[in-house]
Amino acid sequence: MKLYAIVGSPNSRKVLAVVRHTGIELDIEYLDLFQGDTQNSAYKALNPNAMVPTLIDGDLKLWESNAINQYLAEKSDNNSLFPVGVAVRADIVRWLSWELAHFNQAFGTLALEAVAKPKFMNMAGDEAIINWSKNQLNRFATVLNNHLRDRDYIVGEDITIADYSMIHIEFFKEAIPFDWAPYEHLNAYFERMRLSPHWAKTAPESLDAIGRIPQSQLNSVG
Ligand SMILES: N[C@@H](CCC(=O)N[C@@H](CS)C(=O)NCC(=O)O)C(=O)O
Repeated sequence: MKLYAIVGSPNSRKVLAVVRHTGIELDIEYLDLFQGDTQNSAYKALNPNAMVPTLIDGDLKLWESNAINQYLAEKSDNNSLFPVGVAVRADIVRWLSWELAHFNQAFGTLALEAVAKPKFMNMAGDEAIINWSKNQLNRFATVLNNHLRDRDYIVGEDITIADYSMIHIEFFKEAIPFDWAPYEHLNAYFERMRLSPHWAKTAPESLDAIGRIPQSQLNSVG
């Protein structure tokens, strides 16, 4: 199996944490975002979205980080990350879906309009969209905060793929103009997960390392 990833990319980190957690053996190739490695036709034949992560296993070309994580958890000997059981799996898939459709959508929209556009794209963010995404994030952060009031993990008593999915924005959480203070349980959860060993190991070594091929890969090629 082979995984294509980008250093520091939240969705790559989601999958890399599962690779580490399960101990599953696969080759990892890091792409250079700034050299357009995701944009060439050879890579787009694997992932037409021109995004990472992408997993290749024989004829299977799998993209979408949550689908990749389900696949890896199932293939590993230790599938505690996606436990067998109709109800528990539905619960995990519920939170994977919610994270993509609501929490991450609100977060990502606010990050794009309020941070990425003015800082990196030389354009002003749309105030109406900024206000809308803040309201949405308030709405969904409240749901997550209440859910985490009496629990350490999203589903059950231990880490599942729902947790690695939920926290994939962790590195950028404080970079957006949003008041997280009212969300005590959510904040404690993000801090706990930030320090969890398999997740922590996927963090970029520095801001400069984000999006670039790591030295270890360059050394192994050269
Ligand atoms: N829904 C996709 C999102 C993938 C995604 O947004 N990947 C980002 C990196 S975190 C990317 O490749 N961005 C490059 C681009 O948009 O050109 C997933 O979960 O895998």
